[in-house]
Amino acid sequence: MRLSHSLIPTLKEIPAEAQISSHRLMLRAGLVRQMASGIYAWLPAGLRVLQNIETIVRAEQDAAGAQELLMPTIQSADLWRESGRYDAYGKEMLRITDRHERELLFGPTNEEMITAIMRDSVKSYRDLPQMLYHIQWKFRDEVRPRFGVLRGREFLMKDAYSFDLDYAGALLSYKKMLLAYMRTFQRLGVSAIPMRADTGQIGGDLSHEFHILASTGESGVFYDAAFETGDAFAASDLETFYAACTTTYAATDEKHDLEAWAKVPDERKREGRGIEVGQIFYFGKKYSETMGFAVTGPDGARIFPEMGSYGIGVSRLVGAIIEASHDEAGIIWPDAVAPFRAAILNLRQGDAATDAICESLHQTFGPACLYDDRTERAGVKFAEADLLGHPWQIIVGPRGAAAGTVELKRRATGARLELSVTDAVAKVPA
Ligand code: 5CA
Repeated sequence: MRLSHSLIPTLKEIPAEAQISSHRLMLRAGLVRQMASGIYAWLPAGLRVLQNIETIVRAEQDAAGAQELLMPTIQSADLWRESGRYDAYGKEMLRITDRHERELLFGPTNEEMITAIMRDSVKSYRDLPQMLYHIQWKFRDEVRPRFGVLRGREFLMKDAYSFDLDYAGALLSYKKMLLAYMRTFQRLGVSAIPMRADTGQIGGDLSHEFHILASTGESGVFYDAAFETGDAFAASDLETFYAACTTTYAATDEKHDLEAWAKVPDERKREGRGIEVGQIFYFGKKYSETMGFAVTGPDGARIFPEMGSYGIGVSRLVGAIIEASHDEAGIIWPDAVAPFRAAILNLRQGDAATDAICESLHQTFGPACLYDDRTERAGVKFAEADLLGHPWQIIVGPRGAAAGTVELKRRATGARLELSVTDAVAKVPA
C-alpha cells in the first residue's frame, strides 16, 4: 500500500480525551475514530489489525472443533423473555422498537439465540456434542465507556457455545476451550493468564477470565510466577495442561483467596493489574431448561443439554495488545497482528536508484507492506513508522541505494542492519 494514497490520519498532538497509552496511540496512529460515545469507526490500518486477530481466533476455534456460523446483531425481546433475562439485564441492554411496535434489542451476547437455533434443529442425543461460534458485533450500554476500544459500547466479540449430553462432556468442552484460548493468545504474541472468576450476568458456577498484564488494567490480579515462564504449561496432553493451568494460583481481586495465596512461595508471588480479554463459563442447564431445549436419549428419555459459553474480546484485544506492547515512540506490534509486515521508507523521493529499490520492494511484498512514498522529511517518516509500530522498517536512502544496500530496522529492539536488498527481504518473515 502506498502511504501517499492511504487513509492513515496520524496525529501529532496527544488527544485530550484519551487517558491511557493504548487509546492515545490508537488515535494518534490513525487506527480508529470515535463516532459516538463508546462507538468507533475502524480505519484501514486498524481494521487490518482487527482482521489479523480474527484470523488467529478463527483458526484456533476451528482447530478445537467449533463450527462457525453468523447470528444477527438484532434480536427479538421475546427470545430473552424465555430465559428471563429480558428484565434482568437492565439498562446495559439497548432496546429498540420497530415500526410495528415489536420489541427488539441489539444483542449483548447470544446464549438465548443459539439455544433457540439448536432447539429447532437438534432432536437426538446422536447429534451431540456440538460447539458453535461466531464473531459478531455486540452492544452493551456501559455506564462509563472509557479507554477507547477497551471498554466500548459497540465491540467485536468471538462467542462460542457448547452443547453436551452430560457434565463430563461439558467439562471436556470447557477444557478444550481453555487450551484453545491459551494457544490463541500465544499466537497473537501476548501472554494471558487464566484466572478463576465470578460468572455475573451469564450465570453458572465455573468460570475463568483471561488477563493480559498491564499497569492500566481494570482488575487487580494475583498470580504465581510460574505463569511468567509458561514452563509448567508446556505439557502436551489436555488433562495435564488443564490441571497445570487451574491449580497454579491466579485470581482477580474479586476471587482472591488469602488461604491459597499463603501457600504460594513468597519468591513466586506476583501482584499486578490485568485487562480481561476473554472469559469462559460452564453453566449447565440454565438455558436449555428455561428455554425447553431437550434431545431424546437412547432410552427415549428427554435430556436437557449441558452448556457453556466462551467469549474473546476481539476489538478489546487491539487496545490490550498495545497497552502491553508500546514505548515512548509508539506501538510495537507483535508480528502476527501488525497491520503491515513491514514499512518501506523512501528517504529521497525522486532519486532514481532509491525510487527503483523502493518500487521493487513494494512489488515483492505487495499489499502486506506500507510504502512511505511521500515527499516528507526523513525525520517525519521515521517518527510515523515508529508510531505505527511496523515490526520491520526497510529504510532506503540515496547513499545505500547507490551501493545496492538498505537498512533494516527491527521496531522491538531498535536494532539496525545494513544489508543487500535480497538479504533484507529474506529477513522479514512471510
Ligand atoms: N456470553 C459470554 C461468553 S461468550 C460473554 O458475554 N462473556 S463476557 O461478558 O465476559 O464478554 C466476553 C469478552 O468480551 C470479555 O472477556 C471482554 O474481553 C469483551 N468485552 C466485554 N464487554 C466489553 C466492552 N464493553 N468493550 C469491549 N470488550 C468487551
